[in-house]
Amino acid sequence: MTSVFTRIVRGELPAFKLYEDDLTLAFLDINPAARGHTLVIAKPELPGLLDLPPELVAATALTTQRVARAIVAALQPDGFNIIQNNGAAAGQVVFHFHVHIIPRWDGDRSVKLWRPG
Ligand code: D5M
Repeated sequence: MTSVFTRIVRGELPAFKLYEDDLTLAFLDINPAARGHTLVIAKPELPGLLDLPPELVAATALTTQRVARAIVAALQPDGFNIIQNNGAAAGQVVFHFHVHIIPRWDGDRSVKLWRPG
């Protein structure tokens, strides 16, 4: 089955893209937990962390750091969360590997970090 993120990679669905290279893509989350909530995906449609070959683990980690650095420079949050869900039990909804970058500000304790579904 084709994931919604593969359709974004192919250009079949719109996304607000922040970064792209041969192996990874970063774009804004459609249902943000906070301003600047961004997803970093591996372009190949693999469900979770344990499915990734080493080069994709490395590539997605590097893109996550690059994009987090850019978000910090642009939005100047006080911190950020990195979240990566594996399996429905953990709240994963899109079964195409992705990392959440969620900017955080002092006093924003009402941000719900994980909402199943
Ligand atoms: O998180 C899956 C995330 O994917 C969730 O935060 C919404 C986001 N999402 C779903 N469809 C889109 C599109 N089309 N654009 C941008 N973001 C999207 P999970 O970790 O699987 O629970």
